[in-house]
Amino acid sequence: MKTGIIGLPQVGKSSLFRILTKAHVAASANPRDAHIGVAKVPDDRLDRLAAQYNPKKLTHASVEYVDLGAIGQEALKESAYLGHLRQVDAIIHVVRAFEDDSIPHVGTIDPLRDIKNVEFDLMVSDLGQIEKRMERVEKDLKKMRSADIEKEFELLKRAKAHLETERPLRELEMTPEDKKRFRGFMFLSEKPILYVLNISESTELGKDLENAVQKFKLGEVASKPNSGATAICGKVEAELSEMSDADAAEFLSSYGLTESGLTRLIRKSYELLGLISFFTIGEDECRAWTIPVNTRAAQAAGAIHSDIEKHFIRAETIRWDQLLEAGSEAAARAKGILRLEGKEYIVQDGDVLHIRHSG
Ligand SMILES: Nc1nc2c(ncn2[C@@H]2O[C@H](COP(=O)(O)OP(=O)(O)OP(=O)(O)O)[C@@H](O)[C@H]2O)c(=O)[nH]1
Ligand SMILES: [Mg+2]
Repeated sequence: MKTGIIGLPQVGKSSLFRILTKAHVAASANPRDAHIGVAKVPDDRLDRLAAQYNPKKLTHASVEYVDLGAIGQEALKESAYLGHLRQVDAIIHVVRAFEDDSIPHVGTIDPLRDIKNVEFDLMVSDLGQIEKRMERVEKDLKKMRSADIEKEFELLKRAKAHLETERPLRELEMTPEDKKRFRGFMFLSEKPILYVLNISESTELGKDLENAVQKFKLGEVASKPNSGATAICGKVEAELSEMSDADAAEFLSSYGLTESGLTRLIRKSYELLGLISFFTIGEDECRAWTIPVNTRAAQAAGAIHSDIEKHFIRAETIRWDQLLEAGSEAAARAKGILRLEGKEYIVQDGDVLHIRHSG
């Protein structure tokens, strides 16, 4: 799962990327190159299980981030930029909300305006692609009628009309069949999007982060389908990322915060993608695995290894907090709270699975 970071020039994209992935990107690097890095998904539940099991290895889930560089009509015409952007599964749009006269910005600080402008550019790019495709399909239809091509043409027409009312494709109602038809196009305005307000630092940062979405009037855009909004303070996060865990905790509480904005952001992008985690635990390794919501147990086992999916028998299952309370799997089994689930069981966020297989 890849998440692309976009935004207008100088809004804090690369700073965010660096803190997310702890990557050291050379300042001289070509700004047109996309940088790819992996972020660990913080998970307090897994940490607590690991504290009980004391495993040799602790593995968190991870999300891949791509720093795409500044967006604009020009960038969207470059095939390299477009190519990178098309490949991502979701978008983080970093929006300037911090005050700093030394860092230039196009116009006043107005997050909603910036969001609308960038969204517009994404839609124009999709519209161009749709029009090109429609010409092609129309020609094909003249040569030969086919139900499949006709359906595609109808869908393209509907998408075009939708875009012309300035609504992104992620707000277009589509059947699973429509979605499949569109998959190959990798439309930009169809991708799930998380707006991230980069706000000023303040002594009341906890409250400011909490209120930012409302203050900058993002409530409406964030409530649209496959959309979300959150806030961070890039400056404070950069300082936090240099600290030990203990120092960071003290620093956070001095700002009235219980968790870093980054933790919340990573969790939000996970949610936006419709992803959840289940855990496997043992003395060798405690580990989080990433699956889409509504995944059945056998497929979930496939996230670990395809052989385990093939030879799946059943999954011993317990919620992470129940296991923690019981103290061990053996104790949980004795208490009768360890469930035996079959292939069809829908795995829940926070389940601990022990998969029995014949492979
Ligand atoms: N005051 C303040 N400055 C910030 C913040 N975040 C980033 N900056 C500064 O803004 C400038 C641009 O930051 P970058 O992270 O490089 O921004 P970018 O969006 O990657 O910029 P481009 O890739 O050039 O479009 C740098 O000088 C940062 O130090 C912030 O939260 N507050
Ligand atoms: Mg940058």
